[in-house]
Amino acid sequence: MKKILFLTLCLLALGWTAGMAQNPTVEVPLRFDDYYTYDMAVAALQALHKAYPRLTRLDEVGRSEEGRAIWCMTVNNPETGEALGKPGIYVDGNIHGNEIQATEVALYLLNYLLTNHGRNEMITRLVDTRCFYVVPMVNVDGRYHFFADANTSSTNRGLRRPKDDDNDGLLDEDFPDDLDGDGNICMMRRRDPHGEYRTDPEDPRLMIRVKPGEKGEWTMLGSEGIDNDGDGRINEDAEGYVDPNRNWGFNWMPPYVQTGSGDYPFSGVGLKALAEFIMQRPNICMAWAFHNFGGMFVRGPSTKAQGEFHPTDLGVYDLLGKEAEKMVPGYRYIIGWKDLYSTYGDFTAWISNTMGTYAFVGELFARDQERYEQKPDAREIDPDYEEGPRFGANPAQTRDRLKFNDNLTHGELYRDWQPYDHPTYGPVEIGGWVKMSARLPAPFMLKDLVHRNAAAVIYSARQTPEVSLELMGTEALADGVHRIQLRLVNEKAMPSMSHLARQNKLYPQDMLTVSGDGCTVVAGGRLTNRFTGDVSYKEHRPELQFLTVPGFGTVEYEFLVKGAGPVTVNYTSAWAGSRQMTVDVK
Ligand SMILES: [Ca+2]
Ligand SMILES: [Ca+2]
Ligand SMILES: [Ca+2]
Ligand SMILES: [Ca+2]
Ligand SMILES: [Zn+2]
Repeated sequence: MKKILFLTLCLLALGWTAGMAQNPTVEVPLRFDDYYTYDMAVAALQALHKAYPRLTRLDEVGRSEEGRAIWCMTVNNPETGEALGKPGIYVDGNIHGNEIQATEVALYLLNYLLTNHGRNEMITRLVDTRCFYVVPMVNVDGRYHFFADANTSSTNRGLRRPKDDDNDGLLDEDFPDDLDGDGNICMMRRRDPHGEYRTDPEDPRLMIRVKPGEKGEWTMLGSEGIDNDGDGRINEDAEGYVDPNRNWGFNWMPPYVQTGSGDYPFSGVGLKALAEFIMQRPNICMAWAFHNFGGMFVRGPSTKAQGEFHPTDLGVYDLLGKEAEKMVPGYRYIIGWKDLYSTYGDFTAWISNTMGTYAFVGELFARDQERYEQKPDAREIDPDYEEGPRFGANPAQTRDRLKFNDNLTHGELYRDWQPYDHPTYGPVEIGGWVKMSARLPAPFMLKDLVHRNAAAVIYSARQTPEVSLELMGTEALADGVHRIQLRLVNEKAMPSMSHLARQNKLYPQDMLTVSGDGCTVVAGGRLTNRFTGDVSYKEHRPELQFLTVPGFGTVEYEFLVKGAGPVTVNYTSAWAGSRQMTVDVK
């Protein structure tokens, strides 16, 4: 009965907010002094598209499990060429439903690029020569429910694919419950002389773990909730759980190896649609996926077994990662499997290993930035922290956070303990940290976070390949044969194809072709020494050369052409676009 009432209320709430959501007011320029709900973020994208119709495209990538649209905004200036002919930078966020400020970073990037095009010289040039694909919300159901429902800062991460976590035949039947109706899932505690906690003598709102031999005062009963299905367990079967960042089709492992990977790769319908959308854009050479734990720029590989990247690719990662560290103080550039943990079927491993893309996970937010008092040890990663703020792990840190709550947010982040008569536990107290208290900057700190991280993306975009084609010279040889020497110069750090893509033959290399109606290419190959004139000739089809232009590098080619007339030189690259020139030989 309770369940039916609850469902009815939910449906009413859904219908009501859907009705409300038709026209949330969002104006350009966007604001970054608070968080957008799912509907407002969609309205923000629509507002940007309306304000900049020439520079933007808004595509529905696909639909989520609950039928919400996943949007991609493409920023490209059609006057300087089509999107696929330019280096592509892909940015997404909020693949974990609770990691909401990732969306704000993506929206800020869009807003910044668009409002500065035609105003700031560097951004104008960037927008005119590159193309951006931005998916601010991957887990759209997750973002919707994080705002609409009571949650902790760490719940509602997964996909809305019903799964029976406790094998009782019911699917997703026992979420945590907002018992006191304040919109948050807080903690429950009960007085207990045999408990593991006692009241913190320095701040009675907090608890600290008892030492061996000390008398206890409290038992922590976990998140706010009751036994919804009467099976004797509380909060045991919430949404999913499919982790949308473990469900991608590269190096995927079943749930007995890694929890949350789903029944098979791309079982998430929105993820599958997104993968197909990305694969249709082979110009994507750089990818950023934003999350919200700990202040880190994480590169692959995501498992040890994949080995280390080739020095060519490492050089690119190191440059981008080390510069990003300087742009976002407190963040660290690290390696996934080595400095964090191994992941199977995660997004960045998928995009780098199937598309050859350079990819970073941007883990937003560093706790030391919101600490009340800066301490050198604050930059250490606290393994308990990802699970949300717990009690007793580090009392000094917890006290600092409570002072931050008191003196900088004036009590917004913490609920004082209040009595509640629990159907299973009897007299308990509900209180503690609220939904927006952890993993997210307080709204007053949001703008700094989104700007700095968007700047890291912009820096990486500036390092995508920029290749020019130059004629080194022509020379008439005997018997109507001409020598044509050509040079390809890359001004930027990123090669025109990653070493990983080249080594694993993910797609054809760049091509340099020479052709003309009145002539035949009799020989052609790479000019290995421009001073001695050494050429490594290609045995077959000399008119077509396969190559990669290295980062901050050049490659040179020589062709011997018999005949006369205009000769067309054509360079094409999946990442660097295409270049053409005509050379007249007589
Ligand atoms: Ca169940
Ligand atoms: Ca479940
Ligand atoms: Ca239950
Ligand atoms: Ca159950
Ligand atoms: Zn995440």
